[in-house]
Amino acid sequence: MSISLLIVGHANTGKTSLIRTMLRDHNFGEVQNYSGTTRHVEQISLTLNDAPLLDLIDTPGFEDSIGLWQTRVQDYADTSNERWLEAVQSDSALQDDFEQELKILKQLSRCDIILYVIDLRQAPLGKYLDELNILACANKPIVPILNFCNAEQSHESEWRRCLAERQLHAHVRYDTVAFFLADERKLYQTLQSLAPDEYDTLQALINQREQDAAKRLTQAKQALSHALIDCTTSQFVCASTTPSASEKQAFEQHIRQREQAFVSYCLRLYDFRHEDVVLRDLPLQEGQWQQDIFDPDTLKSWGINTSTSAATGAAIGAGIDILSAGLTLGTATTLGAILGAGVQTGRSFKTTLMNKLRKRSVLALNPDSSIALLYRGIQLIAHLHQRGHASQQAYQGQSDTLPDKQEVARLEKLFARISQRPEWHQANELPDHELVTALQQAIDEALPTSR
Ligand SMILES: Nc1nc2c(ncn2[C@@H]2O[C@H](COP(=O)(O)OP(=O)(O)OP(=O)(O)O)[C@@H](O)[C@H]2O)c(=O)[nH]1
Ligand SMILES: [Mg+2]
Repeated sequence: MSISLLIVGHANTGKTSLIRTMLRDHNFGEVQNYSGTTRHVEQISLTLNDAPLLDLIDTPGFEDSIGLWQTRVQDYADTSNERWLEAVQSDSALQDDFEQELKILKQLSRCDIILYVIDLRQAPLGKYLDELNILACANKPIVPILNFCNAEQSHESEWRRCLAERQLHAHVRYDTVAFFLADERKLYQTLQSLAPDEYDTLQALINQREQDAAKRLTQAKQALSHALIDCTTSQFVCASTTPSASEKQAFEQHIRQREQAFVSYCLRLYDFRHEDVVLRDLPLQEGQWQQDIFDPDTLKSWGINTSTSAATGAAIGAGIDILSAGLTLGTATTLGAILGAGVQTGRSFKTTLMNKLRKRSVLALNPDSSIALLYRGIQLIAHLHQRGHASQQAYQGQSDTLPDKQEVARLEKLFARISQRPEWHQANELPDHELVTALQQAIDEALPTSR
């Protein structure tokens, strides 16, 4: 059995937006920033494992509650609330003046619980209080939804006082645009107390929503690690020692496409549309990539484990001599064997030396650009994680807030080390390596924890 929720409120308070957010569906109904957008009652099921759990009923907004309530006080003074609700619906004299209101009243007897949506930017004026007076006649539980709770100008305390005077204590703070899972959980918990027969099913819904959110966050962070490794290990081999403008452009284009692939993945993951995110191009800095052959990590990956620098020099010197000779023989397998390293690392070392011998430069991303990409990715994930499906405005990226100097230095070092791993470029799986773990930790630390 599903619970039927009647979503009501003054015009333009966010009723349709609330339903879109609860459903995670930006296609439900029509949302506009003016009154009278919804003209007809529309019902939709919120399902859990394909079984309908909540029937959400969208309604047109109240337009003239003062006038309607006056008929109750003046013309039906001696009638019970129940009788008045019935009589008013068939009173032909009222059909024209209260067309929208009567559509709402018709639904009152059919629903289990009323969600009364309040725009907190508005003070609790008489017209809103008359809406509550009218709804109270149905003797159904009313849950006030304090919408626009993140708005700068808010009349929350006045509303709370007015609602308390009407014994409406169990209200829920909500913002359908900047949406927090904790607010939604509070709504479902309130429903649990009002519909105890459905307690377990509602709990299953709460759990499902939270598991889904946690899973999405993990996948988005994983995708960001992957994109950053791909970008940081990306290399573009130029035709000569000096990169041309078109070579730089081609390299930048490649990085931008990789970032866009990450954005598209996140949009699919969070079920948003392409037009919901419009990022301007990030100014990229490329540098000439050099393999740091004295970097202990690089050496280790080639299977060279030397404790002294003399021994290192000797090992590398020997390696290079043999390699120069070996280049004409030319297979990565030979190189790998000579260095005692795997085929892949042997191939990477060989490519570096080949480029050096052919006097070609290699373009790679500057660590500062990797840091900028990291923060853009984190801000995007944080935004999508808390974006309601009723949001109308495209996300354009936040103003760039960079970490403190110490963190920048730490990240520069990390990305510089990752850039020494061209063999990780476009790998299907993230390598099991301490540098990858360090990157994942940096993402975790920089991502604001979600409520
Ligand atoms: N910032 C912010 N904007 C919101 C919120 N809820 C709704 N809006 C915006 O408010 C406007 C009205 O939203 P609707 O969902 O169409 O409101 P409604 O109550 O269904 O309107 P009617 O059908 O005309 O009665 C839209 O521009 C929404 O994007 C909110 O919580 N925060
Ligand atoms: Mg509407």
